[in-house]
Amino acid sequence: MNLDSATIAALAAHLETCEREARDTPKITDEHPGMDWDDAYAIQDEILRRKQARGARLVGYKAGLTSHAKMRQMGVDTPCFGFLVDEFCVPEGAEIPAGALIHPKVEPEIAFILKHPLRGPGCHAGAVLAATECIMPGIEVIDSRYRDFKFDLKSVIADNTSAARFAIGGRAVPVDRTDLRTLGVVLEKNGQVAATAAGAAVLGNPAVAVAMLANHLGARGLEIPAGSIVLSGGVTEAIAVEAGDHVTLHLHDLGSLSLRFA
Ligand code: OOG
Ligand code: MG
Repeated sequence: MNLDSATIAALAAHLETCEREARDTPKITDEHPGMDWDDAYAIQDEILRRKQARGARLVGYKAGLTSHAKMRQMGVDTPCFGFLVDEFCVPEGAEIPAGALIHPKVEPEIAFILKHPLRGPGCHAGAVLAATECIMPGIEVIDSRYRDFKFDLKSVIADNTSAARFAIGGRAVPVDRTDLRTLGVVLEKNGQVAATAAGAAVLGNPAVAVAMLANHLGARGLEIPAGSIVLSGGVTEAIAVEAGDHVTLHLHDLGSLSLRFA
């Protein structure tokens, strides 16, 4: 770690205030070029601690930048991980006030709901499938707090990987009832197809992303608890949305899920 605890707390307060007030900021590595990976996750942890102190509940975790489409779009080549709290979760079909967000984008996600905890090191896709109650379609609304959505990996990790809102819905299907790799993904915006892919776009199999998350947490002495929602990462590039837009995700035999922006 290169940053002291006061700096970590100040950066967490700054980023979380930007989130809550829908204000953007230059990326934090501009002022703190020596920041390392542990510093970045420590800032993210401190944002979670601030939210929990106000009564937020941890409901799961997310992997991000797990598809080439996302890595290419954001100019990075490594996945990253963040947390999900209840205040990010919106119901299927919800209308999201765009004014509460800076420059939202939506991305199709394959959500895993766990029935058993997962703990690395050594977690693998098979262990993920055995621990999964069901998978469901998910839409994540990301909203980087960084100006023009421009960041490096350390800055985006500190910013809880742009997490802002998410919904899960459609049909919950046991993992052995579907093929995660050939699961077809169609994202529509305002009734037009905006992006298409298949589950294999996420690291060959989205269960691999969940295993990576468990190994990442395991290295830090944490696990993914039973009952968690895990977003395995945007399957396609993220699509910008604004007030008046509506989006629908169709996930092959897992049904559809919609959100509106007002
Ligand atoms: C980082 C968040 C990435 C995903 O699914 O790839 C993410 C970003 O692109 O702003 O959630
Ligand atoms: Mg995502």
